[in-house]
Amino acid sequence: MSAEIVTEKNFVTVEEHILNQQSNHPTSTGSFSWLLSGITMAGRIISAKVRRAGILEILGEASDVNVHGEQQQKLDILSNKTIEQCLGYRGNVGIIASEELDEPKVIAGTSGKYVVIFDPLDGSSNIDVNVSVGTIFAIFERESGNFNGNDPASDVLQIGRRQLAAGYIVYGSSTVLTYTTGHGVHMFTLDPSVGAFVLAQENVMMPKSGKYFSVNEGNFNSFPKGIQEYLKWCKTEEAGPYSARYIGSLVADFHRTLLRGGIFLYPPTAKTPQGKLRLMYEANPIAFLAEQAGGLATDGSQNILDKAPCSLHERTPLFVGSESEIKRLRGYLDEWD
Ligand code: AHM
Ligand code: MG
Repeated sequence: MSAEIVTEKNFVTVEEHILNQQSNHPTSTGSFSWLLSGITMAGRIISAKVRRAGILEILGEASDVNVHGEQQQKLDILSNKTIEQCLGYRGNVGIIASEELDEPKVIAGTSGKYVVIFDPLDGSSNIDVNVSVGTIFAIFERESGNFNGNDPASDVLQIGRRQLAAGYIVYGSSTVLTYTTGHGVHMFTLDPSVGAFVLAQENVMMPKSGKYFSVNEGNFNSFPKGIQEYLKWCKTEEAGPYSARYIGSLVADFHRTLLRGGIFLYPPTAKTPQGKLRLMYEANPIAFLAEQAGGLATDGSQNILDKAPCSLHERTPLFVGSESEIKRLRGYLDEWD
């Protein structure tokens, strides 16, 4: 009797993938892989909660308001706590900072060298209506050598280009995790029957162009003139015209832009003159992924990854997408603004 040889595609889990990537680094100790596996574990737990939210009675608003004055959802708080718990005991995470925490938190009893900044559940307005939401994360190494953690600000407020890794998990029709450590962008689908994120696509590249624009056009009248003119062009016959696609969850809108190409825009508006999205845990990780996939991300005048942050919760305009779409947009901004 001869044994059957399995020649079909092998399953690779995200943890194996991260380990393989790290083993290519001569100085790797495995510590960074251990940290990332804390995030993948949190992703599995949050995914299970999101999928059963209606049954577990965790839909709807909590009684608290976050630092931005926004009503927190029960799932926001639960997701934040899940990530804190999954990272807290890893030993190598020194500081965590999140959309749902007023200030960065130093993890007691560790001299961990990593800083993890995250939006635990982005797109919360979509939770109660069964539309995709996501988790976004960015990882830095502590800069100051201040491992006693008296003032975590300088460790947290680093430019996006110093990110060691970034990624997101989108809880959509399936749960997909996408990450980069600066060596390409890799995508994994959660197999809920076994609880593993299985490799779906390695070295994902964003199409160089794409006829989709993704923006909340309800704010059109208060967009800068250059943005208005660009959006008008997208609707002309000369342009195609482009198709509009807007979910209202950054993670889901970016996920589609990454795979299909096009452009996502959150410009300054009358209500949010600095833009709505947050630099440290929304724009930075998305920009790192976009660049690694061959795309671009700008605030309109500067590359997102070069912006020097002043505070954990600062906002920024964000334009991210295919290289040629961002370049065209910049042309409009140069001409009109
Ligand atoms: P949140 O972090 O409070 O969920 O807000 C961020 C979300 C993004 O996911 C999305 O791109 C944007 O807000 C949508 O805003 P708007 O409803 O103004 O279009
Ligand atoms: Mg958010």
